[in-house]
Amino acid sequence: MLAISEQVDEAFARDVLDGLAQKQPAVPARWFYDERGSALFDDITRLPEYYPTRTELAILSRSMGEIAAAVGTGRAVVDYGAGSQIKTPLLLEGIDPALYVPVDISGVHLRASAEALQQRFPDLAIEPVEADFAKPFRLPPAVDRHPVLGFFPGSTIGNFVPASAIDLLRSFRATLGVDALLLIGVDRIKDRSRLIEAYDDAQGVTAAFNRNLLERINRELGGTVPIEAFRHEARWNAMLSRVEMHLVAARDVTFEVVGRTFRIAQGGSIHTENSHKYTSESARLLLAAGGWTPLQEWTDGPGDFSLLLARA
Ligand code: AVI
Repeated sequence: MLAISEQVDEAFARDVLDGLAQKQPAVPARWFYDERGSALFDDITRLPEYYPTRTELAILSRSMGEIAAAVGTGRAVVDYGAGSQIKTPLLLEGIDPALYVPVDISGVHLRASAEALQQRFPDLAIEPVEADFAKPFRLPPAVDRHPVLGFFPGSTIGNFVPASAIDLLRSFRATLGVDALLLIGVDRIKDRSRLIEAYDDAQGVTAAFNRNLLERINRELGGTVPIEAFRHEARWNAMLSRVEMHLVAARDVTFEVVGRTFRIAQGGSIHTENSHKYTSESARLLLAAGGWTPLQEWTDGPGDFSLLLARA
């Protein structure tokens, strides 16, 4: 049997080889998050242009009284993505759960964040689960003793195309059970220029985050991608309501990955991420399509971001 890291490498190789062979070359966004990619993403969340993190946090803190009243105490909280360092403590303080279950694909990140939280909440039972939440997994048996709240902040749902987002919501429902609630963050459609700036910041942090994917391909898959030949581009795709990130070839490039040769002509791109944006109505429809009944929605003044509570 393969160790988990070898499985990941194989999956990475498969995704990259299949993705680069497509007519529009593409690599799934989940491969951004190696150690450097995760650190760069943390930097992105603090950028002046990147409004989602601070807006969601402001909604959470301003509306925590109402959220706590709607959710109640004593729940088992299943945190998809293993704990934002600020949002998770805010939620845990607000709703006083009986059990906290962070779920993350990275065991290292999972254990570090669970330990930090345990220090802050010494009486809270914490049962981390190392799993890819996009695939079916089992919750610890202790969850069965409590009503469940799934927590999926950050508008990560936007990184899934709608059909996959619906599958994911349905799988959350199957995992969390029939009496569960779900608290989910969704980024809203807004002025095109603000969306583009959020994904193409002046300091070039998002560009470094995007290009780090090529560095990872070279390092982990023996790639020969000429990184300097690719520039970062954020595009608003109005038809599909999403910001797309691309790496655009500034000249004709030829490179190898795991012994296979790829060519990208000047101006062609590797599509690396989709970040779908929703209206209040389309977000509720998405939840409903995923088997969740929307109950309440909290937003900031201008309506830049929504936090939705739904029941299974
Ligand atoms: C993780 N995810 C919700 C981020 C987003 O906004 O789509 C990832 C990101 N990509 C570039 N900037 C942030």
